[in-house]
Amino acid sequence: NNSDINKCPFMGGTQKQTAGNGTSVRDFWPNELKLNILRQNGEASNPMTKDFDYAAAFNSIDFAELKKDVNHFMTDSQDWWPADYGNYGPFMVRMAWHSAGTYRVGDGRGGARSGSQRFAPINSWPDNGNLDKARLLLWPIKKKYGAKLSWADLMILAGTCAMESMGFKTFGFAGGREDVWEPEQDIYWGSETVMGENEERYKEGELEDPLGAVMMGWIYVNPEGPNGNPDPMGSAKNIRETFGRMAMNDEETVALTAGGHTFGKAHGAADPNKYVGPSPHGAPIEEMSTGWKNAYKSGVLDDAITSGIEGAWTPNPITWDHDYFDVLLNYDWELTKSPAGAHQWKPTAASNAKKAPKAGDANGTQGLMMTTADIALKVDPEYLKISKHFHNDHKAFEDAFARAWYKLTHRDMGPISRYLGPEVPKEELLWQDPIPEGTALSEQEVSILKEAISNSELSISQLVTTAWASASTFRGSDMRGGANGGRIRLEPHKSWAVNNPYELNKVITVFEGIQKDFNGNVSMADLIVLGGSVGVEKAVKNAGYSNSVPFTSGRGDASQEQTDLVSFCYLEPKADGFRNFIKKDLKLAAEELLIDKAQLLTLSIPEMTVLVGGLRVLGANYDASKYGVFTENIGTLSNDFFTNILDFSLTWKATSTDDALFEGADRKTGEIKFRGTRADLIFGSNTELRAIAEFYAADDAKERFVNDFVTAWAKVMNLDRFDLK
Ligand code: HEB
Repeated sequence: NNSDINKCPFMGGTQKQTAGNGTSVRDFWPNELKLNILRQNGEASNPMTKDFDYAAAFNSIDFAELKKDVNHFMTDSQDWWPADYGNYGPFMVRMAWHSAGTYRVGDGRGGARSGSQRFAPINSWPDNGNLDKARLLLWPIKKKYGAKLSWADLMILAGTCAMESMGFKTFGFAGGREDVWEPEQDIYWGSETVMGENEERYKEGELEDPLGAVMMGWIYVNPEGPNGNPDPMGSAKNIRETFGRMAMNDEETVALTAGGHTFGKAHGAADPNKYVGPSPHGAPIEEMSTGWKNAYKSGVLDDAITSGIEGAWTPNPITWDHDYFDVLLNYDWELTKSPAGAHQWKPTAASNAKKAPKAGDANGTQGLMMTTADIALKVDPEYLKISKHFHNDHKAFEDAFARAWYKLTHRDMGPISRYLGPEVPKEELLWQDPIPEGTALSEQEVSILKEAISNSELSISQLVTTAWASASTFRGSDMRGGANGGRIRLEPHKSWAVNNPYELNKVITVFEGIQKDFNGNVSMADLIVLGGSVGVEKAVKNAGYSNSVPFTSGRGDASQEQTDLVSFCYLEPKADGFRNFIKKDLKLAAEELLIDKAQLLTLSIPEMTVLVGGLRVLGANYDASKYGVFTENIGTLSNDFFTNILDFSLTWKATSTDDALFEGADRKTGEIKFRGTRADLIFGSNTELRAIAEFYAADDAKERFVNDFVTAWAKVMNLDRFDLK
């Protein structure tokens, strides 16, 4: 009885008086800055010790044995979740595709690299229905290999082996994906509060940036058609848009979908509203992180309910063959409904179509089906052309599918040098952003070059801005960008507004002169970073210290041909708070974009803070403006930015109607002393950033400030030096 329980304040089962509960700051102030994205996956969540080397661990696996295990697994059907047609292959392919398919090229986030399908929200997205079982089935293999084999690698390996075991020759496989141990909070999946809705993302008529799916909780499109309407042309439009956001062209899109749907079946035995329980994240504790409990008959095989669509695409769903296009193009299709009530398509009676076996009964038969998204590949004129071509040319289809699958599943791993294992293809592909190997410079060569840079006409601000522009394209999300390759001197980088093309060109010309004097024995990529060192070291000296900036040579220069224009356009910063740049008419707040960029640069809150404070006094604003340059001594690495932002003899007010620009005036005289942006004032306004600003503004922190700036600077310069880690 309640009154007994209430005597002891912590005993109430429905009460929330435990740590972490109660109304949060975010509940009261939903717009507070999301600094949490800069402190994810720290040591407090990760059981690995700091010196754990995943590459070494993975390389110690007997890969042939691992593949044997995975191949054996495919047909080792388990009673608790038996394999359709006695083969888990298709299920594994779908799991791997959904793991990789969250990637979007816009910000490089999502994708297979982190194994985040294990965590909410992704593990509980409606589109990932029953993939909890796919991963659980793999647990014995994961258990056997432990830390040597990440879930992220295992999922892609399982999908790839699955295809091989069903007779398809894949392009290759690489390991090297390290698991996260908590959900990634930095990924913007949309603003809808209900799964399956898309009202927020289509507010402006176009799919919101950088989203890669048409609705919340889906990987790409609604299989039944836009908003559940069985409209194949509308579906084609959605498919082109969403696959395009994964940097897939029409040909890759058709190959992937047709290749994928050569395998397996869809599951919609009965009405999900009647029989299917909550998703894993909302399921009762005794379901042990599984969900979608299905009360319809046996709940498995031919009684399974996943998407609600029912049936197989081809007559032999566990064999690689060329039937998909036969079925799609040779039959006529009419609209029907699955037993679960979903829109889908069946061959007309006149088509006299073949049948597929039943999932749980090889002697049974079941009619073939297509989803609205499959019919799109026949109805859209461009897709139809490609479908016909692949239908007639099996070799072209197989090559396109193999390459597109490889790209899909490896797209977010960075350069080929990060790929592990014996099955990495030799061929290097344009989407891997190839960079020729560089040469290491001797200590003496480095000092000669530094001398030459130092004696050139280049200012501290020019040196620092150019090195920053070069290195800060790096995205930890998909390991693209960075100083290596020297792509800052190529299109599209050299034309980006944030890089101030006219000024940049002047700097590059000077560097090219130095390179020439050095008989070309240094890469532009190295020179630009070394230039940054020279600039920072001068500024350090001006502040009365003598730190040198760590520098490791060996960067190579990519050519324009090695630079995929379209895919590099996505690396253009919409904003770079470190250079006080924000694109005109952008409706997002500068401080939020600063945090977003800092997260892509894998910076901590103190690192971001010290870099902003330092860059401002070095005069690194993209347009040489004075916003945030709170110092009289530009080019001296002082903590003036912090002392002035905290100086209460100044009072700030907005000077633009959109609250983007501000001026700080002397309280007494009213004289304007400084101007700043939101990316400046946030260090005084946000209490956590203010705490760090106070740390660096204090009288005892001048040297700490210089040391920490130099360390953070060197970190950014080397973010893409995977060879050094
Ligand atoms: Fe897929 C399945 C949709 C793409 C692969 N798919 C499936 C399903 C659906 C779909 C609805 C069913 C599920 C269940 O179970 O129920 N997809 C879709 C769409 C798209 C796709 C809409 C876009 C267009 N796929 C795709 C791709 C791939 C795939 C790309 C790969 C490559 N799928 C797949 C598979 C399957 C599916 C393999 C089967 C699974 C099983 O059998 O389990």
